[in-house]
Amino acid sequence: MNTKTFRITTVWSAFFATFLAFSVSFAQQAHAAERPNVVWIVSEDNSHHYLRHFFKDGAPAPNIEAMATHGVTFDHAFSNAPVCSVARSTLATGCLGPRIGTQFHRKHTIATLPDGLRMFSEVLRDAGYYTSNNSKTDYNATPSKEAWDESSRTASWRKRTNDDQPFFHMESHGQSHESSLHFSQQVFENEKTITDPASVKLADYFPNTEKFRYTHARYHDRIGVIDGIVGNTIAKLKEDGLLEDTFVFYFGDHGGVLPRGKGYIYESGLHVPLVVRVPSKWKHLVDRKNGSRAKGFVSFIDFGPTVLNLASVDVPGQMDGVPFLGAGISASEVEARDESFGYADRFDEKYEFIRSLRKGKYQYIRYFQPYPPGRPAEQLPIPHAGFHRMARTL
Ligand SMILES: [Ca+2]
Repeated sequence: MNTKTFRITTVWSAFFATFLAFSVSFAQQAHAAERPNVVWIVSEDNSHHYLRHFFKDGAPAPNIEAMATHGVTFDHAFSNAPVCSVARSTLATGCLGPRIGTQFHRKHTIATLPDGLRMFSEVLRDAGYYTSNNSKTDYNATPSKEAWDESSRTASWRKRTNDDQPFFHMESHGQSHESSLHFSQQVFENEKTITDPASVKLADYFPNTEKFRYTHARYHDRIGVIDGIVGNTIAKLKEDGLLEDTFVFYFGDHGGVLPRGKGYIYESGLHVPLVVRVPSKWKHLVDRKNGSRAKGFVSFIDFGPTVLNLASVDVPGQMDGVPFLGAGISASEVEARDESFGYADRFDEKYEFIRSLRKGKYQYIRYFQPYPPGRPAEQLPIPHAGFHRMARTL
């Protein structure tokens, strides 16, 4: 090949490469524009027991209740773990924590994800989605740099440069975090709660004291704050003309936050509120009527796969979860699901080694640790049995 021929060949090769890249990019964008957006609004540390929509003695949450009239309420939604980083690692990966080493809160070493396993937001990005996270990560595995277009306190779908690009946006809100109940004696004596402490219905295992009633009422007030945030995000989507093109999920990141909740593998630690607002344009992807209540069991391993399925993206085989919404998912099949797994290992200074299986109306809990937390085995009054089993009606 002489110099001139080489130059012409090179120019044409570059032209075709550019044309091909443009065509592929255009095809991706065009295809991507025909997919729904998804927004996750996540509140910290509240089990379903704190919302009237799920539990008769819970707090009112009119914005979340309004979402439900335009979508589906899941009465049996579970975090697989009762604490932040473990729950969020499960959400991000669609995998059971003990299988990939992300079950410790907190960890000495960040886990490395198994070869080929990627966080689902990265899989979405590859498929043409804009992905934003505002802003909590708290993963127990190292995320790839490709997991988010932006993860920050100002991340928003509004920052994408192409309005036709579909997006997945996740926002986490700490206003209901356990720290919201760390009040001083002065606050207790001088700040009235909106919720009347006398009106709070206490579970049998809670102390019926003035301070505890105040604490409980204060938490109902925090649910009101979360509800306002949910309303604001819905309003923003509406303002942007995107509401009827966007699935909106509201859920708690695990149970909490009064005693026997956060950190504990009981219903009060795992059972979370979940409402999905279904946009009119994509109603055909959901085999349910607006305002319906799903009874089938769904858990955090399923949430990422569900978003992928709504986006028409194949769920990677390494994920443990399965979709509960989207094309090919029938309501009757989801209603037949009646199992959810849970795990509680280290939670800060509290070390445990517990697994749970919720099966229908029963929960089975197995303690693999042969002594109570914080108490050496040699101090036990009787030889330990190795594990303790419990099953109870819920
Ligand atoms: Ca949390």
